[in-house]
Amino acid sequence: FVKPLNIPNVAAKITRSIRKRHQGEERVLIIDDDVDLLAYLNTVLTHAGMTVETLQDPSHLLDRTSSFQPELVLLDLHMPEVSGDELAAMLRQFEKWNNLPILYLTQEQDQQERAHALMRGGDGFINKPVGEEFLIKTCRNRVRRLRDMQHAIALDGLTGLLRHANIKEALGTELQGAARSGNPLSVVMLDIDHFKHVNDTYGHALGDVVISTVGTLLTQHFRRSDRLGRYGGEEFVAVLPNCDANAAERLVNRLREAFAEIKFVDRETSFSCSLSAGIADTRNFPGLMGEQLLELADAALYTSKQNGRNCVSV
Ligand code: GH3
Ligand code: MG
Ligand code: MG
Ligand code: MG
Repeated sequence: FVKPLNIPNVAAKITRSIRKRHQGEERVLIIDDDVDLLAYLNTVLTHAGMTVETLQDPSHLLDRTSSFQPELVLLDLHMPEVSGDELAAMLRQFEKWNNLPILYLTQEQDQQERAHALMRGGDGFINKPVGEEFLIKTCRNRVRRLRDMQHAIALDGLTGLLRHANIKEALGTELQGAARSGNPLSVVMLDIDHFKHVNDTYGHALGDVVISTVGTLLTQHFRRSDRLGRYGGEEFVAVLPNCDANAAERLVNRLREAFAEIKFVDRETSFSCSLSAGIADTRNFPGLMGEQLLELADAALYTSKQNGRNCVSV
């Protein structure tokens, strides 16, 4: 009941960009007492573009897991000193490794043994002898799911944009990049005008639709390399690398106009909303930290509100 916005398309675009960012260099840790098997698994996965570490002596497992930060652990189920399921149980005692995928390497076919091993903390099995293609696909998929999940956790549920802490982190990262390259960077702060009135008049559910519509518009108007976040309730932050305040102002004005034209429908009536924005860039204020840039953008946003809203200030 909102003017056509191709939300599935935007979702696909976001998913594609997540995929791209998440490809390759999967970090896999393998523990097995069979040196020849270790060498084989290492060769296959390394050739497939993964970063592999192998361990013959399980007593180094905790150290190595801490230093290597694997995204997948392959554990031999039967070793002379200690069994794989004991190692899995040990790893699971640490909260930081609760979501770490663990697969057992085994010839074991006894269903009770296998069920027991799963209960101890492993997520599944790779049967020996290990086929090359099966191994690669299994490892790649496990890591991909983990990365997608980690990415999803960083996103706001209503808009699919970064959450408060994550957009601030992204700003810090992009600022370092901008300092290295000498390119400008702009920070945009946007806030929906009189949003309390929207909630009070049309209800919280429709208010949520308005918020998610702004999220969709942001992903449509900014570049894929721009970092977008829902900063607070009806407040958004965009970090634009390689973009000075003048270019950002033109862009944000187009977005502001597009938003003001959208008609939201509530039974027999319809209404439209507007938003105000403030922009700060590193050109005018070189050497500023993320926090200070955000304050400047917020001050500019305040100016826009003072000037009657539905406008952009630098
Ligand atoms: P201004 O033009 O000065 O920005 O006025 P405003 O009414 O937009 O500003 P104010 O900060 O007073 O109101 C923001 C409102 O946004 C208050 C809060 O209830 C509402 N809000 C915050 N988060 C959400 C949300 O997730 N969903 C909905 N529907 N409303 C939200
Ligand atoms: Mg063995
Ligand atoms: Mg507001
Ligand atoms: Mg606000």
